[in-house]
Amino acid sequence: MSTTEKQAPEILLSPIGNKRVKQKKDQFCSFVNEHLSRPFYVCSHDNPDPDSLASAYGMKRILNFLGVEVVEIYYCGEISHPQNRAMQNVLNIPAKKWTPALAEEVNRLEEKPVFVYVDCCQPQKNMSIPFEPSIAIDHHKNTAPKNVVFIHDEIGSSSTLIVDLMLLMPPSGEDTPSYCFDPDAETMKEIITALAIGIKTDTLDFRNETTAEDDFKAYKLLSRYISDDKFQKIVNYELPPYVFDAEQVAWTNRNQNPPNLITGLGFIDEARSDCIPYLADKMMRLQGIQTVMVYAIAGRALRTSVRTASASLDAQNLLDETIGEKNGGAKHGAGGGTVHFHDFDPDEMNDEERALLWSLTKSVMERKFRKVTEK
Ligand SMILES: [Mn+2]
Repeated sequence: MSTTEKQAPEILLSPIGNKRVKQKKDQFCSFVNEHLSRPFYVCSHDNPDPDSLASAYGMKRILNFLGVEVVEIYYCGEISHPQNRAMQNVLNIPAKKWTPALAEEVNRLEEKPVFVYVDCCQPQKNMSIPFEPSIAIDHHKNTAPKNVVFIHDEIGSSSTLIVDLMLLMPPSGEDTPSYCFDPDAETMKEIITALAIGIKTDTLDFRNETTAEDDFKAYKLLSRYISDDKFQKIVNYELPPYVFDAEQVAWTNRNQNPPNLITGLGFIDEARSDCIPYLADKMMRLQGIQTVMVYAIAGRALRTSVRTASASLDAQNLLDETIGEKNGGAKHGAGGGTVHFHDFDPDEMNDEERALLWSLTKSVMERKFRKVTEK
């Protein structure tokens, strides 16, 4: 072997081996090659999580590698969880918020963008960007509309599918080939770190029942090349001070009857709702506690998170019985829900009315919680 020849380490050339990705790879590549001159808009589902952000970032790399020049990443809703915000900032993920003005712009464009959905595949379903995808990559139990290049396997994360797709991309350049999965390429350390966090969080640290062998394999490969420093900054993300304020309120207002605990945070800013699930996790760590419900009136809605490690309680049932069926979702002992007040705005009430609304909410929530947990 001549020294000028750039050899990719063998590991870089071994794909994860997911059959679905392998099946769809050629169709994906030829679709992209046929539309190289068009802009590609990679879209996350609403309120992106680490798996969707990482998948979008990885998809951007793949498309750029294949020769697409304009690749944008869009999402609707908010990147509100402090860990997700930390991830976007620390890794410089170029995701932008979709606006209605963009929809008008797209309609005026002569060269229409290609829409690529990541971590979701159905228009409308948890996806507010009003354009149908041509490509979708997803691991949820879902089906894409016909004519979509659909890369799909019900495994632990979309990030795993993206890693495999990257590894399957043919090298470009003849004398000195370059590889899509090249840890030394620009922004690849960030993309690799994002994908590792995506797999780690979506599989709940590999404990989720959908976790597959491929998720382990992809994570193992990524872990050799992540930025340790950035990875730690995201895993041990900074908490804003209001979380600590809310924690004090949660502790003061707790109503505990071990192993059950319920607590209300009163009125909080909608943008700070992320402290509800955070505190539900925290309260679960209290000695002797197995079931927790944390709730607050956040903007124009009652929001709640539940956690349970009890063998006799079902988190979904707890939500159904307290805030009503269809207002919440839970799996693996964790979940949350929202009851919208719509035009009924607590911010327009006077202090006395707000006090009444809160005491009514508290009384109803505590009574219903007891009814389910103390059966
Ligand atoms: Mn996902």
